[in-house]
Amino acid sequence: MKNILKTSVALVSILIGFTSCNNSGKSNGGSGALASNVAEKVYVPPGEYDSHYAFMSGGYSGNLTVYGLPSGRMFKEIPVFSQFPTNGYGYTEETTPMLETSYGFVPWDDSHHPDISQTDGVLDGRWIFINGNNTPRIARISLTNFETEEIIEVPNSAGNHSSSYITENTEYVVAGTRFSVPVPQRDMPIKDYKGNFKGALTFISVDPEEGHMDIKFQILMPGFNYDLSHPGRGKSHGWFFFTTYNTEEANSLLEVNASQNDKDFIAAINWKKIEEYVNNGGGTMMPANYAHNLYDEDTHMATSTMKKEVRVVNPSEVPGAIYLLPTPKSPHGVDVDPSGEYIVGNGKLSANLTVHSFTKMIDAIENKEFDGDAYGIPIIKFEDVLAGSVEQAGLGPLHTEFDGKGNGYTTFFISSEVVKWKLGTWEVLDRKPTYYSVGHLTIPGGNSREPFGKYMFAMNKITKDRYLPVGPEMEHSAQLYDISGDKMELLLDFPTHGEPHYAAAIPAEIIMNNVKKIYRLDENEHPRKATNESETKVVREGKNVHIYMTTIRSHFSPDNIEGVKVGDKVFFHVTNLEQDFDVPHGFAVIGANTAELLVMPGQTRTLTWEPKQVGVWPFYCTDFCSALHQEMQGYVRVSPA
Ligand code: CUK
Ligand code: CUA
Repeated sequence: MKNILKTSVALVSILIGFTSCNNSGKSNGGSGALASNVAEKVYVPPGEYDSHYAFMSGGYSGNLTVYGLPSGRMFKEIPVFSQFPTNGYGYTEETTPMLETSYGFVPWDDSHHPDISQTDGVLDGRWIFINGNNTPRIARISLTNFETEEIIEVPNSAGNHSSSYITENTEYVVAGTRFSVPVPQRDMPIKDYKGNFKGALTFISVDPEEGHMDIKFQILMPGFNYDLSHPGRGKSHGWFFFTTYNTEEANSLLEVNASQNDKDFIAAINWKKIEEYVNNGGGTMMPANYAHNLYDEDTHMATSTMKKEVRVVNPSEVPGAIYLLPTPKSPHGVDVDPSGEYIVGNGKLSANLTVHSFTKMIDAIENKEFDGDAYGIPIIKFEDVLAGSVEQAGLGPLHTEFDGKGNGYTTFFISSEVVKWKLGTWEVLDRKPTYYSVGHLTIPGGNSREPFGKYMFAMNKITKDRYLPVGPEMEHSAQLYDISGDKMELLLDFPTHGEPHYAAAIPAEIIMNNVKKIYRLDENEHPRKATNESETKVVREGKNVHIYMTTIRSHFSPDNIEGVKVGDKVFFHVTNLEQDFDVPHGFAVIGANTAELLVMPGQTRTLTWEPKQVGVWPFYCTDFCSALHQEMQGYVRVSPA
């Protein structure tokens, strides 16, 4: 009864947006509560490096931001799904194909979950993957050049939220679908949802050398909402787990419909078994349009290819590959511990944390003890899979990470806290408030087989009084905790950019020595490059005028351009001849209504300009590059058509 009461309070709290009792002042976050040596623990002296990188999703900014830990300093915003006028991403000839989709050019998205590539279950720092939630896509970003190298669209999906988590050798990056939809899409009554809408779970293979993604297969699941996912690891490697809600298959999620079922499911997918089925020719190719966009580092150009079909598998085709694990109460995150044994279901309308056992699940499967198969998929009995539960842990559990020392750390949105608990005994060891209403948390490597521990940071949904007010909306806040001792210790509070949902973090030494500092000019294969000033030229092709231009401290070549007419389309192909670390040049021309260029050393980038007026118009370098930066300028003469 007590639980039921608590749960209803939680539900009401969510529905009315009540955000815990912690946001009523500064009593528990002010510096007075902190130990005196906290400053030392986050202080990175001038000129020294942070010990960890943190990559935070940008949420509605569509991008990925890079921070240092423990300082909380933001180093970079990497454009992924959104146009970025700061450097021309999504505007230049070279990068616009990255944002092509089957819906056309889509220069925005909502990115939630970055995940770093792994080898043998350990973060290897080669790539980071992130999902586009709204127009379903998965991106791969290189962690040598910190650029988006590939984006693949996910067909038959809508609300690509349960992504982009990867298997322990980066065999697959896996995408889900928050919304089930008609597959294939068609005109039909919405009320006929039940039984007709499908949830496509997508397994995208990753080439181990180049990282190139390819959709291997999609599983067409019942019409639930697939919220989050996590790979098995170690003993459960070969399985993937997805949380679901709306297992009622309701077409409207107004309260009455949404929480009828006391338990929803974690769907357990034996992907190895389905992979084997597909490798033997199983599944069906179905028509589906989706874009596959690739950036080539040698040509510095992106290309977009439209794919026409995808392989789909129905659960009934591969008996014994898919099971449903009952899990209370609308589980949000599902997180697998480093050993692969425990599958934590974070029931967001619950006060308890439900933990399933992989071993018990396998036993139940072998004994064929099921609770029926209401959806054509065997449902394992709750008692047969339950490992234990962390009782009265808090209100509204969302996400769990691990420290590799036998402890789980779970965020509770409604009670606005992080709770540390022990795997196996399920006892609560510590709890610390967050400011306020925490979503995800991250421990470096905390969702891999070998967490690096040391730090944990909480990403909070509401900021309110934490910083100087800057109007009705504040940047989101993050809090960094030291988790090396028995108790968590709050170290730092720092603002984040966009809305970070999840972050991936990794010790700096795994990445920093491989980071590219220039692009080699002698390897530049851009079709319109000019690798020395003697190759610069102005070429007219009908109405198109191509200007092969170079930059070097501190001039453009050519810097006086004539022969352009109103009605022409002018392409400034700017090659940066510099071969020194951190010497980009910029390019901007008056009236260009899109973006500027920032051109990295050795790179070629193209800005398109359609002059509307006769005249002599200036262009200049936008990046302060030398004492003669202000001399870095030129003119283009525009004559009548
Ligand atoms: S998340 Cu996407 S709604 Cu809990 Cu992973 Cu924030
Ligand atoms: Cu080049 Cu400023």
